[in-house]
Amino acid sequence: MNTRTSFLIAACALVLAACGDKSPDTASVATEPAAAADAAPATETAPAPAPQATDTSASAAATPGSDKPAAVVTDCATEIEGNDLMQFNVGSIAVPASCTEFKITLKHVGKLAAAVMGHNVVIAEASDVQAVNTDGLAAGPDAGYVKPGDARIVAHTELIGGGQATFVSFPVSKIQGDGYEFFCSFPGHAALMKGTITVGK
Ligand SMILES: [Cu+2]
Repeated sequence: MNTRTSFLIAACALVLAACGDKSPDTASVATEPAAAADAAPATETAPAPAPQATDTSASAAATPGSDKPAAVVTDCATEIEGNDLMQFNVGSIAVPASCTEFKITLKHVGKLAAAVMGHNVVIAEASDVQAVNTDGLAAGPDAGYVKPGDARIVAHTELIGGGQATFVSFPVSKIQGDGYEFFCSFPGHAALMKGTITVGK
């Protein structure tokens, strides 16, 4: 009886929530799963909020690179790879808080030239990435698709082609907070070649 009561409460809550949307149809639809849920109480109420939670994490998972492994960090340095398929091999870089300087080595493991499949690593606040990228595009290939003197950029490597490697070192103190990303500013690449860079606690 207790479970049924809690279902009624849950159903009422759903009705109230749906009524808030001024949609009687949605309200009756919303109550049905709960009413039919005699068999599986605890789980049945969960699906209702679940879609929202999934949506939220889906847009957070728009955080690019989240499907890729974290970079291996050793001695305040890491090495990441870019390939001919417009991909980095890692989706995130966790910088140890004990580091004052951090070094990122970029290896282009593909064969294509920098002019057609160039890669670099640019670090900026996520909220600046699009603008930094747009200005990099305007700066053009001779500038390595990085606007000279762009103060929004924490650090960046040069643009390299297949078989090449490069690196950049930067003060860890330049990363203030969790909202930073690394990306490739070659035109169109940031859509796939992007990940998060955070400083550990
Ligand atoms: Cu690239």
